[in-house]
Amino acid sequence: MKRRECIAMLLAGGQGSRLGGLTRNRAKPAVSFCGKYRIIDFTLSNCTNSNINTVGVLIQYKPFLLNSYIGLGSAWDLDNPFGGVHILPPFLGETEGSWYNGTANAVYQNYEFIDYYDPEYVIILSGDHVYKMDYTLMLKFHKEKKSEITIATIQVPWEEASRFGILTIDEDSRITKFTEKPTQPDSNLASMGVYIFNGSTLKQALIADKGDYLSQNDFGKNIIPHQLNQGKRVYAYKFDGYWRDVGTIESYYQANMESLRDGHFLNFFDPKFRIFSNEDIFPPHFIGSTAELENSLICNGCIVHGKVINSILAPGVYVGEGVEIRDSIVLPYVKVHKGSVVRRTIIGENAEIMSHCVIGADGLGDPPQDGITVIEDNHLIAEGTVI
Ligand code: ADQ
Ligand code: ADP
Repeated sequence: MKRRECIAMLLAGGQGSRLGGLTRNRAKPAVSFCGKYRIIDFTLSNCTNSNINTVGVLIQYKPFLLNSYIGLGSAWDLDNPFGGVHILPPFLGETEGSWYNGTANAVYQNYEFIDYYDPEYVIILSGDHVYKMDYTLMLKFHKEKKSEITIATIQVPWEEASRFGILTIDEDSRITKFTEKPTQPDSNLASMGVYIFNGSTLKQALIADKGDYLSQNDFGKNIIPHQLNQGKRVYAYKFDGYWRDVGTIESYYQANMESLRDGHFLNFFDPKFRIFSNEDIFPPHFIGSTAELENSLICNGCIVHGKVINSILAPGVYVGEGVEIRDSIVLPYVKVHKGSVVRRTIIGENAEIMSHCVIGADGLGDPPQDGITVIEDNHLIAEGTVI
């Protein structure tokens, strides 16, 4: 049997309730991002770009669309004869079958998959992060430090620190303290939820956690603090690139909008680190003679007759005459009809806005400064509606 040096377990099952109407029908990793992509594209492309060609995708919540999107993995060059990408549903065998509890339980229930490849290292990833990262550099660090568990970390703004796992390190980058989502953070060095484990350490940790009936079976809440208490060598790898957890409407909106800025960090044009995507086949976009476009991403299959400013149009979007879309994110297959005005709004997939609606603009002049309006997937907004 061949052996893999490092395989990835990609957590893609969380409900993503904080994304509201965008995750009513689909798991968060399958939500559209920056027009052409889906959130999971970034993590899968990172694997491809880091030569990690065996990936288990742990699914749970509303998996159908995610499942069909990943398909055989060919879009990310992950359709290998040995390894490749595998969807792992939340059950193990007849006796152990149960719905996943926490993230660690999801991995535990699929240990069979890990054992099959008998890897020296396992990298645990999240399907709802937007970033470009070469995991081989983190693995090199892990080996150099003779670490048993390495956590990728990044400095986050202090005011956001309580939504992350927060850690303290010594001068050798060894982690001395880890607190999952502290109410009063004493550091702003955050866990990115990306972990490299020695294969044997992971197995042992998951078995111990399974036997602890008080545990919520979560990496951040249970496994990491417990392993630290056991005196394990746990190190922090500092990542200095662009990274966003797009788990809330605000962070999702901001990260999309940041991609419209000149020279922004994700750089979709870098031929050495490409982001792959399994986009449907569309005809070229069509820009009509009455259209006005400014600082926007317009994807394939769009038909635009109106005005689009500081916005993202995902594939297959229709924008009628006299429409004005500003500071908004329009997801695939949306139709916005004649004379409607849309500002600071995320329009969910396949929604349709009939003529002369005013969305996200207080119905009058300027939109509320921080408010972001969300139209759910598949919704039909009747003619003349003001939201
Ligand atoms: P959170 O993002 O809050 O914090 P969590 O909600 O557990 O952690 O989700 C992690 C990932 O696992 C998500 O992609 C989610 O969709 C997925 N997931 C959750 N439950 C799952 C299940 N049962 N089966 C499969 N997939 C599941 C974590 C860490 C923090 C860290 C942040 C960084 O706990 O310490 O700071 O990530 O974003
Ligand atoms: P929702 O809140 O939309 O029902 P859930 O994440 O609770 O989302 O569940 C998604 C689907 O999975 C639902 O159809 C639910 O009935 C089903 N489900 C929930 N728990 C289990 C379980 N333990 N075993 C099998 N199916 C489950």
